[in-house]
Amino acid sequence: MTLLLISLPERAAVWSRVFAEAGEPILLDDSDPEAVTEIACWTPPDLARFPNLRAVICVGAGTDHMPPMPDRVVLSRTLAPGIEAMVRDWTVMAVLAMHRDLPLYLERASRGEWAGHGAALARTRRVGIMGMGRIGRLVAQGLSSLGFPVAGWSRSGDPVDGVEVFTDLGAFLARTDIVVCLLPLTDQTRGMMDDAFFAALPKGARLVHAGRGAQLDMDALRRALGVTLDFAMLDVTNPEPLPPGHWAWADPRVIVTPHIAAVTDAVEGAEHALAVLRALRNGAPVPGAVDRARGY
Ligand code: NDP
Ligand code: OXD
Repeated sequence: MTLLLISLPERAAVWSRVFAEAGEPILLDDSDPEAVTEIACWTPPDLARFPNLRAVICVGAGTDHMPPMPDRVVLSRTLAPGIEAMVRDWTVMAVLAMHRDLPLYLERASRGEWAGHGAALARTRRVGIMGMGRIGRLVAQGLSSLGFPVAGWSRSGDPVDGVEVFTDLGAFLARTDIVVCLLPLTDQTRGMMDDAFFAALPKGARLVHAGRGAQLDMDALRRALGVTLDFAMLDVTNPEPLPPGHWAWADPRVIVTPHIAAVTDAVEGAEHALAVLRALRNGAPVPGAVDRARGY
């Protein structure tokens, strides 16, 4: 049983150390495909080359870019406290930026204009989180502790302590002043933030997006700005990378960061892979296993 890691040299050095400490072999090149039983990567190689493959470990949290897996191969997404905490931190920063009108003040600052206006209390700004999974729940805790009234929206509506969880998207959007997207990209969520979506928000709403770019219709976003939507902060865009000259770079109502909400810590990534290897060895459930039917 040998894992092949496809990664940058500096990250490979960390994985090699963590695997050596655990007494596990690791391959850093694919010159012996028959020896490979697991692959850890962001961008996968041609999986057909590896006849003994039984698991692919995505080194990030989202796996929508992965090809369909052969029946015998389990796909695992990396579960790492650092990923979740980093996305929580980025999202809290973005919600605060939207709440306190940061795009407006950045624009005024770029002109050297010293002009303020009133500020709303956090308790009057209703935040709605789409996706109440591992990250959404952590974000809900962080924002609730700052005094925002927080609700969630999920497929199952599974209860979350202290948070009203909707399954009816229309009702959820109608009560949401800052909408946060933390959804996986699936057939159901692709393109879901469209004209109808933005029209269902109260006037003056704001968008925070750290899910996946393809969930957002950027043209619909542009049409909604100044109509129902005041501002947006995006860590993921459609397309991604956002090309130079794209309207969203130049629109002062939009703040873009280049998909940096989370960067997997190399030690945590290696530790997740070791947990997958242990589970496979013991016939236990594989941590982070992606459900083929749900797509996440
Ligand atoms: P989880 O799988 O733990 O949670 C996913 C949540 O989305 C669940 O609550 C799920 O509902 C909900 N959901 C899925 N499909 C639908 C749907 N069709 N309608 C309503 N709700 C739905 O994922 P994580 O919280 O760990 O991560 C979420 C996503 O965040 C990742 O897939 C990735 O796209 C993104 N991400 C972005 C990063 C960045 O750097 N920008 C970094 C890390 C992650 P239910 O509870 O019913 O299953
Ligand atoms: C992601 C990640 O899934 O960075 O976006 O983990």
